[in-house]
Amino acid sequence: MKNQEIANIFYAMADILEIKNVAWKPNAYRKAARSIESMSEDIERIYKKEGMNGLKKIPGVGEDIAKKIEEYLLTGKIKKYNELKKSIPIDVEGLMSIEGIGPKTIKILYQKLKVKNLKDLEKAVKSGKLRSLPRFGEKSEENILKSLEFAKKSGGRKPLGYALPIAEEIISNLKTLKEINQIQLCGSTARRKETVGDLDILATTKSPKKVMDIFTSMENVKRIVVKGPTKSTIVYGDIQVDLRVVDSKSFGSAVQYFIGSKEHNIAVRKIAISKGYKLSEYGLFKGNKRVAGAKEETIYKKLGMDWIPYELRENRGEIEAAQKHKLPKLVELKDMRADLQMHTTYSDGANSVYEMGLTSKRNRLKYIAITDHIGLKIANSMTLKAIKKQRKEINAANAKLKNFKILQGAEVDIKLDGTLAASKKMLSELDIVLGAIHVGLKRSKKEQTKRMISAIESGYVNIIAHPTGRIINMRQGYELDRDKIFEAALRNNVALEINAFPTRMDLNDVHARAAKEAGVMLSIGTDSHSKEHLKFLKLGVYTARRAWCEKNNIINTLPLSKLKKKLNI
Ligand code: DGT
Ligand code: CA
Ligand code: CA
Ligand code: ZN
Repeated sequence: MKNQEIANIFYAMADILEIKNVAWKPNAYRKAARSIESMSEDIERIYKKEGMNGLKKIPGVGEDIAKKIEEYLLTGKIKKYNELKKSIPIDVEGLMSIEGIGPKTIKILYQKLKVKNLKDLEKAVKSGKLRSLPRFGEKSEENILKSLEFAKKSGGRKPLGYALPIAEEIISNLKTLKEINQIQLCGSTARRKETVGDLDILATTKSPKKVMDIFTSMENVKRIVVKGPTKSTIVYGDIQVDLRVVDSKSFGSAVQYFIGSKEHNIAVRKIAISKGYKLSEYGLFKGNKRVAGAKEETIYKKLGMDWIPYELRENRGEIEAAQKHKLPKLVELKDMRADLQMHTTYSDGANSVYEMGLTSKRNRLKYIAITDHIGLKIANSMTLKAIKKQRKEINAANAKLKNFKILQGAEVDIKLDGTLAASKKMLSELDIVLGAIHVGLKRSKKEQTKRMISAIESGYVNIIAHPTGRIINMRQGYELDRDKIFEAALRNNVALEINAFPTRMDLNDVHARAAKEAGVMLSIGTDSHSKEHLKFLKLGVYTARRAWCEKNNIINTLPLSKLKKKLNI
C-alpha cells in the first residue's frame, strides 16, 4: 500500500507551501492527505481499476492532486515535491518534528535567525537568541530544548501501527513462493513494541539465491543495502528490512535469537551457561552436540522454562515467571467484546453512528461506545441538542444492527481547573463518559495531577482517555504523579484507557503494567475517527499484552451487563 507514503508527501508539500506563503493550497493538500491516509482501499488498486476517475472520487482529491498521485504511482516520485524541497534551503521535515513548531514558526525562525535545521535551532535556543523573537520566551526555549532531546532519542523509529502492515505485506508476498518453507517475523515488530527501528524476517528455503533475488526486487524496494545468499537488507518504502535465511535445523534457535530483545537473549544465554549449555542462533549445544534448534519451545523447555510470548521478552521478569511456570495468560484479540472510544460525524469523525456500529459488529465485537467530543473547540464538539439528536440516531442504529449495542458516550474535555467542559444536563444524557485533557499540556506536574484527579473525582467520569497525552515521535505528554492518579482511579472506580491509535498508544506498556499491578481497571479504545481505524483495536491488545494484562484486567472483555455493573452505569 502506498497510501501513507503519498499522504506523507502531501503533508510535506502543504508545509512547504505554507512556509512560502501560498494561499489555500496547503489546506487542499492536507485535506487530500487526511482522506488518503484514512481510507482502507489500496490507492494503487483504485488507480489500476478506475484510473484518474477513481482517484478523483477520493474526498479532497481534484484533477491536480489526482495527477500527482498518478505520477507517484507510475514513476515513484512527484516532481513538484522535489522542486518545492529545492526551492527552500530548510529541513522542513526535521523542524516540523519538534513539538510546538509549525510552518509559520519555521518561516519566522528562518527570516530572523537563519535557522535551517535542527542543529541551527539548538544553537539558537542555547545562545538565548530565540527569546528575542515575538511570542517566544524562556518557557518556550525550555520546551523546545526538551523536544529536541526527545527528537534525538526517537530519531527515525516508526510506530508499530505503521510498520506492522508493511511487515505483513512483505511476509504474505514471500509466503506465496514455493521456494519458501518457513517464514517468521522477528525483532521488535514481533514483540509489538510501540515503535520499531527495522523489520527482521527469518526464512528457511532450499533456494536461498532465488529467494534473495525476489526479496530484493519486490515492487516497493527503494534501495538494496546488502545482498547476499544468507542475509539481505533492503529499504522498502521508507523502512529498512532484513531477511535472513537459515537452516531448518536452526530455525527455532534463530527465531529465538532474532525475536529478541537483546536483554532477554542475554539473560536466557546466562541460564543456558549455568546449566552447562551454550545457546546461539544456531542452536542449543552441549559440547559440540546440538540438543535443540529446530523449535523454540524445545529450547525453553530444556532450559527449564515455559515458552514465553513474544510481547513479554524484554527481561522484565518474564524469565523468572517462565521458570516458575507462572507466566500470565495474556489477553487476546478474541477476548475483546467492545471498543470504548470512537468518533463520528457528530464531532470530528468521518463516518456515521451506524457505519461505526456495522464495522465493529463485522469485526466480531458485541458493543461499542460512541464518544464524540464535548467541550473541545477545535473538534466540532457536541451541544445538548446534538447529543439528543445523536441519541435518536443511536436508537435507530441499534434497532437495525440487532445483537449488537451502541452506547452513547462522549469524550469530555477536562478544563484547566479540573472541571468537565459539559453541563450536568449533558452528562446525564450519556451512558458512559470519558474524560480527557487536550489543552493546557504544559502545566506543572502538580497542577496536571490535581486537574486529572478532580475529573476522576467528579462522579461523572468512567474512563480517563489517553491518560498521558503523549504522541509518538511528536510529543512527550504532560507530567503526572502516576501513583496518585492510580490511587484516585481505584477509589473512584474509574478505568484508565489504553488508547490504541497508532500514534498514541497511551497508556504505554510500562504505565499500563503499573496500573494493572495497582489494581486499576484498564479500557481499550481505538479513538477511531473513521471506520478504517477500528482495526487498531489489536494494537491496544498488543500493548495490554506487553503490560502483562490478562483478560480480567481489561473492562471491555466483559459482557455489556457486567461492564455496566462494574462501572455502575
Ligand atoms: P529495533 O529494530 O531497534 O526496533 O529493535 P530489534 O529488537 O528488532 O533489534 P534489531 O533489529 O537490532 O535486532 C533484532 C534482534 O536480534 C534483537 O531483538 C535481538 C537480536 N540481537 C541483535 N543484536 C544482538 C546482540 O548484540 N546480542 C544479542 N544477544 N542479541 C542481539
Ligand atoms: Ca528490528
Ligand atoms: Ca535488524
Ligand atoms: Zn482525544
